[in-house]
Amino acid sequence: MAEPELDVAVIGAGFAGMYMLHRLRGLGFRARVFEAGSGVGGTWYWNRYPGARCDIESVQYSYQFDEALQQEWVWSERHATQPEILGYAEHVAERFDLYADIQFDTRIEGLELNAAGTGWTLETEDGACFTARFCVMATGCLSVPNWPALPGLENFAGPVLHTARWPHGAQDFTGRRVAVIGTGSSGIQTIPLVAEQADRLTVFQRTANYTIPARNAPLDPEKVRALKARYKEFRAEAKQTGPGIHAVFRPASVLEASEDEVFERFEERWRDGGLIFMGAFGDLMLTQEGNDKAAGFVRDKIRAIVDDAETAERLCPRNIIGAKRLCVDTDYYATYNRDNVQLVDLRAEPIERVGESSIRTGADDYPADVVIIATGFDAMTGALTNVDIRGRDGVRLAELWDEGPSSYLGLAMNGFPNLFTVTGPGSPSVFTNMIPTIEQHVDWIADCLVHARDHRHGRIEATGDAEQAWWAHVQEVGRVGLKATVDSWYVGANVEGKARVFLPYLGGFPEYCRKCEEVVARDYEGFAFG
Ligand code: N01
Repeated sequence: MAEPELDVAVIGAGFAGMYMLHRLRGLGFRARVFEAGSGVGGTWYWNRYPGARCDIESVQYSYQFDEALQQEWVWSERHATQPEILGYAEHVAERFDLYADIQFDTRIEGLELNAAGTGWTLETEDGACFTARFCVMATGCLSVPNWPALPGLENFAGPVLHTARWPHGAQDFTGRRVAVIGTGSSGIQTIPLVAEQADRLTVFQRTANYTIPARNAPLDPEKVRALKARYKEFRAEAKQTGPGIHAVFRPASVLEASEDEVFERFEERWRDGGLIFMGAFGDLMLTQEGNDKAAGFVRDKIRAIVDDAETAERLCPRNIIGAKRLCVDTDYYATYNRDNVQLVDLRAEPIERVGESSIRTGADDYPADVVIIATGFDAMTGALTNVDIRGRDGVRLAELWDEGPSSYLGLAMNGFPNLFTVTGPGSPSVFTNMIPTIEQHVDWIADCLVHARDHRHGRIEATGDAEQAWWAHVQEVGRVGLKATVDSWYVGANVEGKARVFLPYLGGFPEYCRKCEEVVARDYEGFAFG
């Protein structure tokens, strides 16, 4: 059999693919990254809509593998903007000379395992082929856009912009009538900025969402200096928390606190801003009664901010707070006090048809020159099932996962030897600070590849038993508390026809890391080598 061209092929040049390449090269592997886009940055390359920012603080949402890098890079704001994060990704690519081994504008459409099960052929959309011993899918958790099935959308005369495929270059909405469909994190971030420009903005909301003020602000250089003086310790402390985020998570029970204390704690968190709102008490996601207290607090805030009582009620979510990903915003609710902004409740009046220059619901026809689609992603599995991955005996991953995915640690799948996933389904990923989690995955994969090389193993594969046991554990933990009780992308409910399965691992970052370390200590327990 011909020698494969590469030791390792990496798919995707986001934060996972970039760090994977850096590690592989340092270890002497012949590696190349294949990237569909024309630049690095992954999600931060594609999601260029106005208002796009990270909901994790910038000093935490960044690499830590290189002390000089984290000491030297200067973030300007508490929550970095998309352009700043993209600039950071580009800086890292230059600093570590990654561009030399990244092939841009190359979408991998197929992956086929060779007959011996010891390597893969990659097929690009242009019909080119590459061979590699190992493949690492660094394709991201939120990278395949979810397009709504809206009758007539194809006939809309003006631009239709998906937040996750935003065109390069600024879009000017001045004097235009804009429709936004979707009120998740993306919609909630972009709506206030579009409203400032547009002549009219109509927001089509299917489910109201909870959002907490971001309280974004320039970073205080003195505070950053103090943090950087102990960056390593700070990072280590963050990894001891469930989400891998440095913050105060109060263990106290909301059910045991007095009314005044409950109010004070929530008020404090609302003032501080950000996702950490849910850390006010330790049991907010455990009981309906406890959760109601947090949800009721936010609903009261909405009623206090939004002038029109009817609009305020429509904006008040009625479901569990924190079951869907909490949103963070700047002036989202206050935007509905503007004269040029209107909220349409799709539960009361579903969209019937998109016309050439309007959106018709059951109750009215709303004129529009531009439609912004903010309907999210085929999360966690979409980027894997969108590639035609054919494993042992020609089994297709997409077909195998028709009734839901399965994975060992979110890292590897039985039947697909020599294939790794960074932050795949069954990993804590989206419940954690993604960049440190990515680093942990990449380091684990790099160590595993060195182990295989040192022991002259040509094949590494998760065993069926280990995969089943881990997946059962992921499902069991996912059922704890209230998270799984709500339709969300965490359970695949946002994509029509997608199996309803709990996708990420809810057991927390420390527990997950402990399990990964234990697997290695037990000589790669759950993996078969050949
Ligand atoms: O997507 P979403 P997103 N007709 O799935 C609605 C991360 N992120 O892009 O709830 C009408 O959350 C849908 O309604 P419903 C973050 O992890 C982070 O906003 O399904 N509406 C919902 O309102 C986030 O969770 C950042 O009823 C339809 C919206 O579209 C994840 O990405 C920024 C519809 C989709 O919300 C996804 O966020 C942005 C239809 N057919 C994203 N289909 C930050 O770091 C769907 N909707 C801050």
